[in-house]
Amino acid sequence: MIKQCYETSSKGLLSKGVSRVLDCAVEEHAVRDVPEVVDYTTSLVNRVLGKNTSLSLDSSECIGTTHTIYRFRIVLEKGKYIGVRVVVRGRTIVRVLLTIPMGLDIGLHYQGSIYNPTRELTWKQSITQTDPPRGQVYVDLPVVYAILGIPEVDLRSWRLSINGLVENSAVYTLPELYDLGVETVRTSFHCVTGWSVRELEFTGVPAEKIIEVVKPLKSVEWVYVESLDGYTTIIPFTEFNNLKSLIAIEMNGKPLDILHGYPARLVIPQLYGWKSAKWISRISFMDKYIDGYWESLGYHPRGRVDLEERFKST
Ligand SMILES: Nc1nc2c(c(=O)[nH]1)N[C@H]1C(S)=C(S)[C@@H](COP(=O)(O)O)O[C@H]1N2
Ligand SMILES: [Mo]
Repeated sequence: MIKQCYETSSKGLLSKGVSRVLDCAVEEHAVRDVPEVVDYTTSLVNRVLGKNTSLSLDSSECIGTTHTIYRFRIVLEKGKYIGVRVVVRGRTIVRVLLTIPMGLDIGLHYQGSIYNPTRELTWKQSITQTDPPRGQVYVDLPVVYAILGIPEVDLRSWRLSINGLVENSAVYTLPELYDLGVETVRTSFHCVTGWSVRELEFTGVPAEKIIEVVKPLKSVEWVYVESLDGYTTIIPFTEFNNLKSLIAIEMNGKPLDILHGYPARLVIPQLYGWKSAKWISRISFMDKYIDGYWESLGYHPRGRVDLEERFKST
């Protein structure tokens, strides 16, 4: 029933006590109702764990209009549980992820493979574009997310480092970012869960400006972003290097407020919102891919809104 399994992790999950994630793409399995989701997942998980366990439902949520996620837990030791996330597309189970807590000594039975993100990035025929984009609804105000909490920011010590495979690495204070020259873009913003907000105005340093200054090497394919709260994400270099990509320091004509990522956040409008990391502290240009926070939980390496790239598919 399993197509491919990868082990992964991310900094943010480590700080939440999860030491590793087993992400399994499964042979598409049709279900008629939720109890069938539970049955299927239980037998898959028990095979992987080599135990007879039962699942209890934590929560479930729709992601756009195409997907649903069911989150279960398996309690094995007091206070320690394995999280199970099931990604369902329509009425088809497509992925099952296990989050393994630190200090839980347990063997996993599966055939491992290596995740290859470039297979997900092939050129795709652009689908007829709608407004809002497919699977999205417009709301008036953005929902605020802080999956790892809202960090405390001290502007005296805050710096944005730009490094990795570049000719000139750089470190900026907030005034130094302003000095690089700022531009304003008006854009809609789309969260993978299905809400969009029209016409937000962001002011900041264009990604193109940063690229011009630090000069990434030819081998660069990925941009890895780290935040003060431990959040991370990864963006294909070609998407980062986009006219509308910004290191934003203002929103709607005012300095970013702490909820929206003060002192600086990324804004990559053509990608789902999780790629627009808030409270950023480091941007690294890399030749290799590694999962960020949501990517380690099955979300897409690129996340293009127009192609509805919500989850990984391999
Ligand atoms: N550091 C950090 N950045 C983050 C997140 C987060 O939880 N922590 N959530 C992401 C998600 S899923 C979305 S949709 C947007 C939401 O931006 P907002 O909170 O400004 O509305 O922020 C993204 N950046
Ligand atoms: Mo999001």
